[in-house]
Amino acid sequence: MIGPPSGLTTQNLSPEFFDLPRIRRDFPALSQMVNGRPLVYLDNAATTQKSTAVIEALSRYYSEDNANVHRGVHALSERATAAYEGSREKTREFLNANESREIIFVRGATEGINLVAQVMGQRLQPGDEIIISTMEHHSNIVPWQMLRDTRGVVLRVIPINDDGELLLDEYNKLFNERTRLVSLVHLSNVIGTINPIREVIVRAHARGVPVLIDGAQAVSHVKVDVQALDCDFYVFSSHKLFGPTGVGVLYGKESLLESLPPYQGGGEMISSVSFDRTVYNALPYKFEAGTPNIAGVIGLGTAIDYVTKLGLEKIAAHKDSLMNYATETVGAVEGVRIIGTAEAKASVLSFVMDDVHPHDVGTILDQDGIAVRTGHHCGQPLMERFGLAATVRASFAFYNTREEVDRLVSALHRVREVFV
Ligand code: C6P
Repeated sequence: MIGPPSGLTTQNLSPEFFDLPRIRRDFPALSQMVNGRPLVYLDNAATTQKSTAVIEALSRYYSEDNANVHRGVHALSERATAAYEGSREKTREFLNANESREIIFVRGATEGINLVAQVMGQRLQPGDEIIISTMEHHSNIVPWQMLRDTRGVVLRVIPINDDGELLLDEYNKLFNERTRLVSLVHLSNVIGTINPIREVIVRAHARGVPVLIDGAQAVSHVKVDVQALDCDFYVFSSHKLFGPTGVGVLYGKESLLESLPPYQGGGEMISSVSFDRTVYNALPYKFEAGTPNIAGVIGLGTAIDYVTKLGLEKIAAHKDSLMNYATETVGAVEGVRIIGTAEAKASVLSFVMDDVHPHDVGTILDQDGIAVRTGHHCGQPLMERFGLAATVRASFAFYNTREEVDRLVSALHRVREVFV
């Protein structure tokens, strides 16, 4: 069973600290009817809903401050730049990075990983090795496979046990003198496993190997402190943290980012250009070619404010309590088998139902106004490890309630009536 990480439970969260009805009112999309029923949004691992504060931050930028950043001396450009750079500082604080120049804005977790793969890849030789794991999202598999195809890089994969936990003894055996990077997911989007990333990083560093952590699902659940973790890179997407789509963050240690070549060429990433020679800009701009997603970055800053004010410890306690309840009640529905039973698990409940295709489960749930994801969740190698093609996935955010879990369970009973 999943225990609260901080000793907090929903029972001891006083309503003024975690007032669910008030929190839900902050997210306008949650109060709609879908197929005649109040929406139950349990697809938060795919993307989270946006607060009015985030929506208004986007609208305010476009209606009052719309200008390019770092390029003008006029008032609008200065306001836009201040808000954009303000979000970088909020992100630095959120991750507890040492310097704001270690925060690179990208399009999402996917682009963050691709950026590292592309720029590190330029230095890799045939036979150099990268370690990933069985439970990676495709975005932490394919960029490395592309390096395999273009540069002859070798991929090593950490296996997992039947509960969906990394086999750390096997991990040790994957290192050799050609290992150049470990790239690992923090919290699995398919089975919810929280990986022991601190331990993974310590073991890699003992062998002089840097580590990239894919925090796409983790940032909305655990407090991430990149200095305490001592990770070399950390990536996440704004839209999974209640912020806008099209924005993500790559944290990188300053010394590493300094040593790497730029990603894309263009405006902003240069300090001077002539036809003979271009001098690249300082961090973080060296990795931010072109006009960025200014509104999106500002919206991310607002989302970080929201989550920080609510408190990640309290968010985790509430979600752990919901997960325990959902694991018990969904798991008790006849014919349901939960996939992924790691001891350290959060936010994501994947399951299959005897004799019913996950897609059919999802369709019946949608008729009841319940949004879940069905399919392989961009984790096909993990699905293969469990001998499955697809699962149903319910994923929780801080605005979800026990009543919504009850709605899910009743709908699953209806699925059985229809199909079995
Ligand atoms: N997972 C899901 O439904 P982007 O698409 O760049 O914002 O995030 C990619 C990504 C990377 N790593 C993990 C662990 C993820 O979960 C995701 C996105 C979504 O599970 C969409 S496929």
